[in-house]
Amino acid sequence: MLNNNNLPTKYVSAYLDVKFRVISLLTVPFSLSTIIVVGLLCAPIFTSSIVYSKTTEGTLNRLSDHSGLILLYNQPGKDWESESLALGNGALGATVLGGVKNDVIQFSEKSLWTGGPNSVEGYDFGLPSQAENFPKKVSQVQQILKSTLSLSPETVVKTLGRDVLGYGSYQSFADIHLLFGHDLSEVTHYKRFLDLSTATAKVEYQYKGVGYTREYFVSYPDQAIVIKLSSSKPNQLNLSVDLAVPKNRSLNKQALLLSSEENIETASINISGQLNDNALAYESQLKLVVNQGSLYKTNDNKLKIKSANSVLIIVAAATNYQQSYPLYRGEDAHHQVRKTIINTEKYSYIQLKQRHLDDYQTLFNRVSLDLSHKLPNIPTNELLAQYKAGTSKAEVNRALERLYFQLGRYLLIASSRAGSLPANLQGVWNKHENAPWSSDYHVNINLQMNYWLADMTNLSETNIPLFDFIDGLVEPGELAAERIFDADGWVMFLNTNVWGFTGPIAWPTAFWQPEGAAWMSLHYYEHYLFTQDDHFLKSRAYPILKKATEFWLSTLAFDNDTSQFLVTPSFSPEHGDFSIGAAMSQQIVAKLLVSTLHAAKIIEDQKMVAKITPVITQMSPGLAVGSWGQLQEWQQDLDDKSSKHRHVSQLFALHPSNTISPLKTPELAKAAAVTLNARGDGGTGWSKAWKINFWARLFDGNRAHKLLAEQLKHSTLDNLWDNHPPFQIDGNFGATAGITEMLLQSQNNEIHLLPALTSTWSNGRVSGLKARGNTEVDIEWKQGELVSAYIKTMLAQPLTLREKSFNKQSKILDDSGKVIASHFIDGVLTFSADVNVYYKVQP
Ligand code: FUC
Repeated sequence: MLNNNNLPTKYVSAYLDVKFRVISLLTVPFSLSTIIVVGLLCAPIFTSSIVYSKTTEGTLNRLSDHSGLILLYNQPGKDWESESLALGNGALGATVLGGVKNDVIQFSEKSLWTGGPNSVEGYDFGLPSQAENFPKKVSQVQQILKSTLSLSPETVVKTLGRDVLGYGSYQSFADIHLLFGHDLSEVTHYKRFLDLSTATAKVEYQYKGVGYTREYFVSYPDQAIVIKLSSSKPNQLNLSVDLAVPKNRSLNKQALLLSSEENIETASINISGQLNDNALAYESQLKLVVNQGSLYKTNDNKLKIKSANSVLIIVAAATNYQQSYPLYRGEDAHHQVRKTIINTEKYSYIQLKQRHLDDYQTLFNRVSLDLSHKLPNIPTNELLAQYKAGTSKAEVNRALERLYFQLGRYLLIASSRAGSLPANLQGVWNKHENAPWSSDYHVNINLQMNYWLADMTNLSETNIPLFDFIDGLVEPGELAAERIFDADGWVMFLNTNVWGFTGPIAWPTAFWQPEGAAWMSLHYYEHYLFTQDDHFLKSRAYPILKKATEFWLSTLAFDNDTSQFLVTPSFSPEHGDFSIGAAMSQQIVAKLLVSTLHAAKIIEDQKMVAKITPVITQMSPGLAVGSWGQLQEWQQDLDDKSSKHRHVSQLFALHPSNTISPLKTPELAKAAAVTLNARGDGGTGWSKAWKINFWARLFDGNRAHKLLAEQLKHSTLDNLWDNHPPFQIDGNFGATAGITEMLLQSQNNEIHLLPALTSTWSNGRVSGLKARGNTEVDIEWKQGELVSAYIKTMLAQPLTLREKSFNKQSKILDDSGKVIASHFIDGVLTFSADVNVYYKVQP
């Protein structure tokens, strides 16, 4: 997959066209396809039977269970934020509420943003001009901090804050209206659900003796929203179809009757225009294929369908955005939309669905989780309500937790695919013109959290949009380094948009976070650790790590009193005053230096090795333990025991970094626990999600589970979207990463099985998780004890395994059942692993 990392960042689907071009014809009649699909979907959806597959040797029982992964509702949704069912292919995100009178399917396309060049005169990417003389301002603040040691954010922002011009916001693209006019009071057997195993939503109900069915998915291979309407009796589909856009853009709209052949009529609604704000061009085409019945167009450019048997709706949408600094304009939107529609015409509905399933399930099915759960046949909102009230059985709670785990993986696949932008604060789903925080990319925790799960839950490919996006920030980020600090390398601050924004904003309590670039660069390094892809390290990870490091090498201040390198000015995310060397600043930069040094040694960049080595030895690690046993947030011991602030950034070294560990640094781990206990188990959605990860890293499974429960109880909406509030997707992703960390960790050159198993998950199995070192892991446990694990590595290497029950009798078997040589020493089992063998580990 890593070859795909070299995809052109150009925001078009050309790559997809080539990759997936298959000659096929629209031949399967809709009535037949409907029968097959309805048949498939009517299979019992709540069975939790486990399907085992066997290797050729017949020795391996890998868990491969994706049943019961359903979000179910027994009424149409009214509230977009808490009731939408989310579908997506990375670029397009559609939301299903399933109304019976009017089914409004709101959708977004990742690049439809206001702001940027063309939105205002002199859009500056957040970069000060030379005349503003920022390096001087930074040095003034540094000088003052030297004597005062602290400055309020309100004071600093007057000097270092900048008013933002043309930042923009992510936009809703359009609403698809399917006006049926059915009366809800006469509807029976209503069901609306999202099946995570097929990435398909469905609505079913009975109305006046007829069964109506709607099926929705968003295809990545074919880049389109696909909706299929059918009914249980012939000629019963009567509806009007419309596409409506928000008012903040120009609109050309045209309904067209395209063709009329025996039993099949086709038509389309085409919309196009430009955002008023920045003249970004958008276009969408909704194509209708109507089986039996008749099709009309109205004077106001809607389409009316009468007495049809089935209707296929295909929607393509694009903008002329291109992910390239400084202009951000590319291929004509019309051309892209036409290409997409013409491509879909090659396929029947069944073929489109199969192509979607093949693509999606290749990713999703890699990981299965069984928590000895039982999902009752009740709506998900009731399931959640019972979980909150504490009235459901433990096995039912586990079903919700398993569903929530897989939902994170589902949402990442739906909001982060190659060829588009990365998952933003709302993934890809947004109905607002002025979204909360613009639905942008915040880098003091949020964007990072979106991607913690990617490698570990075997979805490495979902990183591609992130790396393409971050690569695109390096050029303006180099200008930010130069203009703001007179420094080398690249830098970015708190937040960024799709327009290369890399400067500071003027929000006092958050704006200053130059560590953002270093933290994002570390994602490349982690990806390398997981995949061991040397080409990726050389061509993508190392260049960005090097530039991030160059920035810090030219800006770190040497403190003569302590003989240490310190970050100044430094601000612990959204908490306290400005100071010198806050814990998180030191920890991130230290981790960056160590990681770049490691990479430089592999690459054999001796010059860089020579530059970094002396700085590392004198770098303050940001790991001081304070007067009440806490891990200090600042160089001075200032921590307020009663603070419940949602950011606990001083624990970066515990997670996502690996400097603090109960095994390597027990005293620091103890201090981290003191800090976490003081902060408590509250916070916003993402804050709780991070705390799941922290407690998992401290090997406290019950506490990690408590945080998961807190998140489900207090920070989760009925559609299981994370609630900051408002809806913010990072918590979904962070919780899935946290659950994974409870089951498997690999941050310290060893594969640690069940490091933080909660007692509420006493029996279970997981398959397909990834450990660093390109190694896949399956684990089975009973009564809280490891039964066995399977380890398969894609790289011949010595492996070190840890699990609490390992002892001298523990064994490793190869996949012919032969015991192979292993050594047990200091609690770990080591052996030499060959490629592609499923090694069985017996405690
Ligand atoms: C960070 C957080 C906020 C919010 C925002 C989008 O600044 O501190 O809580 O998540 O990002």
